[in-house]
Amino acid sequence: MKIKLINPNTTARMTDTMANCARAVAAVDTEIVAATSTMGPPSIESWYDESLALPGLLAEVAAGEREGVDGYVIACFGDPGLFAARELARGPVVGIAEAAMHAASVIAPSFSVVTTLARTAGMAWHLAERYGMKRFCRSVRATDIAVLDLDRPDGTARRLIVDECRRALEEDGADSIVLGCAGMADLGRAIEDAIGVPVIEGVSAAVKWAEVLAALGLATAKRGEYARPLAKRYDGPLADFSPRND
Ligand code: 5HY
Repeated sequence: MKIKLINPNTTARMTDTMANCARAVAAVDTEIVAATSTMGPPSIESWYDESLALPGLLAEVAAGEREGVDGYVIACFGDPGLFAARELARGPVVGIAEAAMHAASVIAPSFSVVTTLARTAGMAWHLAERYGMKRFCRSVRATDIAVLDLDRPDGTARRLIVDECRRALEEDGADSIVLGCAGMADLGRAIEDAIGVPVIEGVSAAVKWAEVLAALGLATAKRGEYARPLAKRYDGPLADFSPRND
């Protein structure tokens, strides 16, 4: 089985971190193919960043279809382009926020999301609403760490995240924590050890969910909303993204 993990930002070192975490949990017969978007923002920290990340993301899904990929993980906590990716993909497409929130809702009565910049907190609430997870979500807390500062070697990021997790437990009554950034993929276990409650990390959760769905032979439904986009000619620099009948 081949699962393609797509980082929709253009920072390869983040992809490497996520890919290592994905491979650590993947089944022995699952190949993790990791891809970094070749165009768009180096980090996604706004609605504008997210919108301009979509062509690069969808180009990687289209390439995956040519490569015969069995399933996809969109490795960015905003789950950017999730539904468009499902229109292109034959196999299942799972977003890391979607996977993490659902996993948290099964193992705990509630969760809080701990994320990066405060301005992205609204995006997490939108996702909780979209996935029917608001009733489980106690809070969305931000550490105000920039996405590309998460792997600073001085350990500041981990300490700030742990502190915010503790406030979510003590002040918001959360029973578990969802890490709100793919860049936190390698911090899950250490944070769980520090705070003593389940910490759900989205890359790992999404990889296993995509794997299970593909193993069950469940392909993305193509009758309605997730059918292939209608063939038409796009104009300007996006002409190469024109949907075709093939
Ligand atoms: C992510 N941004 O997972 C999101 C997280 C965020 O570049 N990868 C990004 O903070 O919105």
